[in-house]
Amino acid sequence: MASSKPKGLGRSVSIQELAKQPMLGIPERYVRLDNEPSSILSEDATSLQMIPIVDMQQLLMDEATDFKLEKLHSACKEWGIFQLVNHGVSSLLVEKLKYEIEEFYKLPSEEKMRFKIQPEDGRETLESYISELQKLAMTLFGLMEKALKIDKGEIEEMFNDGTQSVRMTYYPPCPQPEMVMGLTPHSDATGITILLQVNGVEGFQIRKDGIWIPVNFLPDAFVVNVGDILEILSNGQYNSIEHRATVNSVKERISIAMFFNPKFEAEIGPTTSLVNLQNPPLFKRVGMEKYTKDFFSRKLNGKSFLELMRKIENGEDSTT
Ligand SMILES: O=C(O)CCC(=O)C(=O)O
Repeated sequence: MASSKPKGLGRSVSIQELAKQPMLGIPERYVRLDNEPSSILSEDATSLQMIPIVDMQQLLMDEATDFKLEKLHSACKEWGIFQLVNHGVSSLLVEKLKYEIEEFYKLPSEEKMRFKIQPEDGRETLESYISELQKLAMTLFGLMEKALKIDKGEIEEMFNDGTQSVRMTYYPPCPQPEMVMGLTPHSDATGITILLQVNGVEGFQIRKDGIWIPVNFLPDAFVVNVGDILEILSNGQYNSIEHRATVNSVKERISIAMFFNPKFEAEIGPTTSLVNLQNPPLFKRVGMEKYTKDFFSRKLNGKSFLELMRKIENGEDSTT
C-alpha cells in the first residue's frame, strides 16, 4: 500500500496519485490476504506494553557504567526495539527535514520529477541528517558492543565503512484501513534501523510474544530497532523485531527509515568472542554480499530470512 523512495527524493509516488482519484473500492493488489487484525490490543494493554526508552545522554555520561548499559542491553534482548531520547541530533535539523519531506509530498507529480533531475535542490537537509545519523549509529554500535562484552572494535569495524540506505514511505489515507496493510510484517535485514515518524501520524506496530503492539512515538525520539544482522552477530542474544505499518482512515502517514549495514567485504556470522563450547554458533556464516543478494531475492515475510540463516541442531546448515 505504501509508496517508498530509497536513497533520497526522487522515486515514483504513484500510490499518492492513485489515492487522489475517486475510489469505489480498494484496488485488488492492495487487499490484505492475511486474517490478522490490524491491532489486537485494548487501550489498557497498550499503556502497559510501552517499548523501552533509552536516554542517550545518560548512556554517554560517565563512560556508560554497566548499570546504564543494562538498560540498552535488556531493551535489545527483550524487545529488539527502543525509543531513543536525548540522542544529540539537532531538533532544528529534524524539524527542517520533516517540513521539507511534507512539502515534497505536496508537490504535483511533475515537480516531484524535477527532483529526480536536479536532486541537489532538496538534498542538503537530508544529507546533514544522514551524516548525523551515521555518527549516532556508530556510537550505538560501540555501546552495544560494550553491553554484549564483545572484543572492542569487532562490531564497530564491520559497520565503520558499511553501507547505509534511506527509505521514505508515504502511506495514503484509506477509507477501509482494516482491509489493507501499509507495510507487510517483516524484520529488517540490517544491523540496526533508525526510524523517524515524519508527520505525527501513528501506524507502526511491532510483534511481541505473538501480539501486535502499536508504537506511540515520543516527541523528538527516534525509534531504533535491532535487525537480523545484529541478532546473528550477537548469536541470538539480541532480538530482531518483526514489525509492520498500518494505514489511517483519514490521514496520510509519512516515515523515514535509515538502515545500517556492514561493509560488503564483512562476514556475517556469530561474533567470535561470543562463541565457545558452551555457546556454539546458532547461525551460519556468509559474506555480506551474498547475504544481501539472498535477502533481496525473497519476498518480505516475517522473520523467514533469519530462519534460513539458522543452523540446525546437529550443526549443519538449514539450507544448502
Ligand atoms: O513506516 C514505518 O513506520 C515503518 C517503515 C519500515 O519498517 C521500513 O521501511 O522497513
